Amino acid sequence: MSFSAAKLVQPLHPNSSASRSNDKLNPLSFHPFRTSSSFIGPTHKLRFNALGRHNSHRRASVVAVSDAVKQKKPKSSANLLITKEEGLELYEDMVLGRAFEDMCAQMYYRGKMFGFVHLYNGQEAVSTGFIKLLKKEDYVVSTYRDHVHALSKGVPARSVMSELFGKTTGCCRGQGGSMHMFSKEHNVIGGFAFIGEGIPIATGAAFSSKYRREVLKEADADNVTLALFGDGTCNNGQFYECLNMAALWKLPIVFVVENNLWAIGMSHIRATSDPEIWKKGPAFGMPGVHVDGMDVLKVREVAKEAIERARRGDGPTLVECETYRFRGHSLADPDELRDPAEKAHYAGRDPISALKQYMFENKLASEQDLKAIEKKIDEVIDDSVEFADESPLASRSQLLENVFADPKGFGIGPDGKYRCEDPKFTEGTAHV
Ligand SMILES: Cc1ncc(C[n+]2csc(CCOP(=O)(O)OP(=O)(O)O)c2C)c(N)n1
Ligand SMILES: [Mg+2]
Repeated sequence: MSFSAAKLVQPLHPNSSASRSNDKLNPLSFHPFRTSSSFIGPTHKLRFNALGRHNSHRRASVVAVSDAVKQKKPKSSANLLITKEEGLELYEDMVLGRAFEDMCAQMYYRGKMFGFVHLYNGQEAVSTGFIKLLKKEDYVVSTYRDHVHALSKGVPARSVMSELFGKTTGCCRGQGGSMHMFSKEHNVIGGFAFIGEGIPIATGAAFSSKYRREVLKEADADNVTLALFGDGTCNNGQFYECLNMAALWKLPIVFVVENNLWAIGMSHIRATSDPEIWKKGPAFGMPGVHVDGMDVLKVREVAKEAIERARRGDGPTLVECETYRFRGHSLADPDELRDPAEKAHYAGRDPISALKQYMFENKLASEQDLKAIEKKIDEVIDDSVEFADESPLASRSQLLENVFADPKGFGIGPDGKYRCEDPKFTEGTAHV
């Protein structure tokens, strides 16, 4: 596949005359995507121009991912992008993500979960396209929209569901909840409620891999870190600071922007000076790539290049995946702000249906193959709910664990003793 596939969608620049004309009669006119025309322009030219102007000594270090992808040999004479096994794995992961999130919605409305819960429906191609290419040792750093990233990285559905139920069998023993998925075993290092908070953590993880490899001479320290975050987060200072450090030190990291066009109720094109986020890569001396984030095969091709580039020591890449969330910002959001026509447009580009169609058209799977996967996933999800429901709640004393400050600082009672030493505290009958 050539990188041109990664450019099939054209973001409609909000400052362009086409954008301003905003013909409401044409259902596509206000969309930031244009599917038929070519990409915004010769991206490699933009990259080299940007660099050539400011930083010519770095020019050689900037490799257009597009050029690397062009060299790729097709999988077979039929020019397929995936084998049957790969296709089934991608399908299964996306169906797992979708079914898990749908079940979360049900459980949330039944009062099984507390706090904010942000679902990932519609964005599955990004998680699957990137994370399924990682090794176990690679790191994933997420946001509050993190359940599906954790699942793609191999955290069992039982652990994620139990975490959402606040049970001790959850991946954070019920102390993290929806926005703080973490699994040391799977190298999922958060889940963060504050936007942008994960980006420096990811940069630090990538720095540690580089340090282990180059300073401590650990030859197997070739871990790659993926930092996943949204479009709104790209207006946050931490993003720029980390792009700078990652490029400066050539860190093994891929910055994956899930541009779903909205930050809660704020449209991306109203909130940012230049909505083409990928362009910010070259400004810092790294490739910037734009890809159709509703197409798992395109995401995967771009992801392969970016991950391999990081692993071989050539440094970071910024990938902007244009995607869409099919539900409100969180389960507490009635989702009344987004235009129904916009929602319908993206519903028609469902990444799961698109992969299904590709597999059928290329005879990579039968209806039966996919039905079997869907059935298996239904069982996994039902099992995760049953498991979470039956698991024990955390005891109150667990509140004092993993607190950095001395837990005794939790409070001194009127009798001058630490409250946590009062047995009534652990029983839950103390007045605090
Ligand atoms: C530092 C900080 N400021 C503000 C918020 C409130 N907030 C929660 S989600 C969000 C929007 C983020 O949008 P985006 O990065 O596009 O991610 P998406 O929800 O679309 O996946 C904001 C501003 C926050 N969580 N953290
Ligand atoms: Mg967003």
